[in-house]
Amino acid sequence: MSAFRNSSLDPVNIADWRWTPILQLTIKALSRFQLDPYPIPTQFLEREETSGSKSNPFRVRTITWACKTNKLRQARAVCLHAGRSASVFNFVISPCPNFDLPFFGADFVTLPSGNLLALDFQPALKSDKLHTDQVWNRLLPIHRRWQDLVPDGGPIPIEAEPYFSPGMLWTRFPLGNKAEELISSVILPAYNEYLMLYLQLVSESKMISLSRSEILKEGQKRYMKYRSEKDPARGMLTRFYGSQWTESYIKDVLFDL
Ligand code: DBV
Repeated sequence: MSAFRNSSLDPVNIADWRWTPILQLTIKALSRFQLDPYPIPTQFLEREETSGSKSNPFRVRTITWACKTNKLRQARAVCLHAGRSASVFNFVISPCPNFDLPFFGADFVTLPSGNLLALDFQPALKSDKLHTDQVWNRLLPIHRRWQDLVPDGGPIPIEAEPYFSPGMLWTRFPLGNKAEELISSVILPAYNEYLMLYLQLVSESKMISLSRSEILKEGQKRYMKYRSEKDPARGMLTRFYGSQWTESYIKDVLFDL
């Protein structure tokens, strides 16, 4: 059992989870900045329930790790582990709107039906070249190198189009030995490279004017509204934890702008 966590920055005891190395790498990388806790009510920092059937019960644990910095409004990771039923790492960095930065988004999902992985710098203003050009110029060469090494993830919902960049690393592949090989030889290093570039952009970013930050904030709000309305995890979280907890978690914690 883990020690009780009462701050979003408290260590997480998930030594044997599939995506633990990714969370550890993320926290270590972010630690180049001065991290402050991001206020999250305790009922969302950690949740554990029994699910499954009487003859085949399993534990479902979800933990939330989060921080903020002077340039990042919120960086939060959800790690969910449900034995062989599901293992999820979902991580979003939401920059402060007075810096012209995209979102960092990762959705790494292992289900009995296979692995689904999305990694992207998601624009708040997709048709604004000032917002996208300098980012995409640096992201696309990285994307090209890794995307060729994994299967394409297939079509994404058309209404999601405004929120993706052309640098989205997007793949699906079945469980098995080949999957483990892809995750360690492609997904982990690709994630590391995306994260390093993102943190580099954060370091370089300069404050923008109030009027421009207001435009950016509107774009960020549209993105958050979209993600909270269309969260693909809603069904799964509701099954495990009930709708009241799930709705509040999605709207007030995960996509809270
Ligand atoms: N997705 C979330 C959160 C999750 C989560 C907060 C807490 O945004 C998990 C968990 N994503 C999750 C699960 C599934 C997906 C699917 C459990 C599988 C749902 C299922 O098959 O039942 C990227 N994630 C998806 C899909 C896309 C993304 C395109 C497929 C959706 C579909 O088939 O309808 N999520 C989406 C995205 C980002 C992201 C673009 C940003 C990089 O986080």
